[in-house]
Amino acid sequence: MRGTIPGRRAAATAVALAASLAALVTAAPQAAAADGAARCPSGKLCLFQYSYYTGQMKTLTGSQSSLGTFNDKTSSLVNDSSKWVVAHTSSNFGGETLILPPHLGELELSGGSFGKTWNNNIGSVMMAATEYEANTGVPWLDWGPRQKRPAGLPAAARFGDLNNDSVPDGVERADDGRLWFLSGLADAQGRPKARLVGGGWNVMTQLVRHGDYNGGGKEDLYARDKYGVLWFYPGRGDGTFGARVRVGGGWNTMYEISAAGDLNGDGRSDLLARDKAGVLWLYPGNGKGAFGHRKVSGTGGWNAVNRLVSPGDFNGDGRSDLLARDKSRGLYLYPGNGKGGFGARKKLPYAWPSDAPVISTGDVTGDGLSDILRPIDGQIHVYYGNGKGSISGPYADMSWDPASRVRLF
Ligand SMILES: [Ca+2]
Ligand SMILES: [Ca+2]
Ligand SMILES: [Ca+2]
Ligand SMILES: [Ca+2]
Repeated sequence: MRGTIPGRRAAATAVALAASLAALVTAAPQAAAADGAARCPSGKLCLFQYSYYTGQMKTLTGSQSSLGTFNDKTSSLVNDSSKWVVAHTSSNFGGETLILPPHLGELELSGGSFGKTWNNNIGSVMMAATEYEANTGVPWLDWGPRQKRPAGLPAAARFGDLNNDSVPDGVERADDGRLWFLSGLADAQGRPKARLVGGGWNVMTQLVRHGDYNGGGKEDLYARDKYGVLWFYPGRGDGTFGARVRVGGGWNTMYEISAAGDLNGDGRSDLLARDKAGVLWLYPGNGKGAFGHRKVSGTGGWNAVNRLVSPGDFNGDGRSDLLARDKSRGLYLYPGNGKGGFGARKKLPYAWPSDAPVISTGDVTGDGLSDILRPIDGQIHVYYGNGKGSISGPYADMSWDPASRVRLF
């Protein structure tokens, strides 16, 4: 039975399992065939027919709901993969579960009560990107108790909500390339809800969103692939996306892209892109998911910046603004002038290390004012926007998947 264990307890359980497994591994007799386990290719999970890594070997790189001829025929294994492995006593991920951490190494399954359950009794194997997913099958994001955003906010203050329930949500790309929609709210069992958008997103080098770009009233997504093509993914309003549309090529010249909302005051959401020469470009949205002729936005000096974040209207004048972090850990507000440019920048009161994510999904506190998020380990620290161009806090009352390899936006 898979436990319905909320995040933190799940992590503790997995760590305890890992510790007990480590004891099992070191207890293995030295009589093991010296070259048996070494047959397992680097980075793979290997199942062996007999004890101590002898007999036939089956190699896995991902989940398998049935092990075919290897069903109930595994007596030892090696996990050299970077994934969490969940062995099940039945096919289709049923029965009892044994959770093994990434790069566990060798595990002998025979002997004692442990062997009674597991020797020749593995029927399916799940390979998961994160510890929580190994425990519950999904990544997670928990906003905690959330106030809904007030009704009647201007469009610029309503972004970050893909499923239109007035609560912002997260999108996470796991290191296996799967994209997850995370509502940030818990289901009836107290587990944060996640929905798989799809796989293959590791080909993308930028993922950005900020409200509606095609007039459908639903939040959309832009993604740049490693070939430099920018794609538009129209939101369906439920955390998933319709058929993508090619915006154009050549976007690899851009160091960073940011979905900014309406910057030039025509009511249509726009895109900002900073090229590798340090020029910041405004791509005016055409209201259909694509863009008109670009123009230079703001003056030079953007080479000192290593992160652009679009928080919507951050100073309460109704115009979309921009946040930028420079290489000296300074986070600055660039107030939008409503004409596609920005006024004099203003430094915000907290230092932001260069390796720290700076995230905005708009207002997460329910006061209608846009906030900034910074994940630190298993918690998300909220820097409360004051609606006047500054922030206070931080306060950590949200948690998420602590795996360092995932990206939240
Ligand atoms: Ca939502
Ligand atoms: Ca616009
Ligand atoms: Ca503003
Ligand atoms: Ca807020």
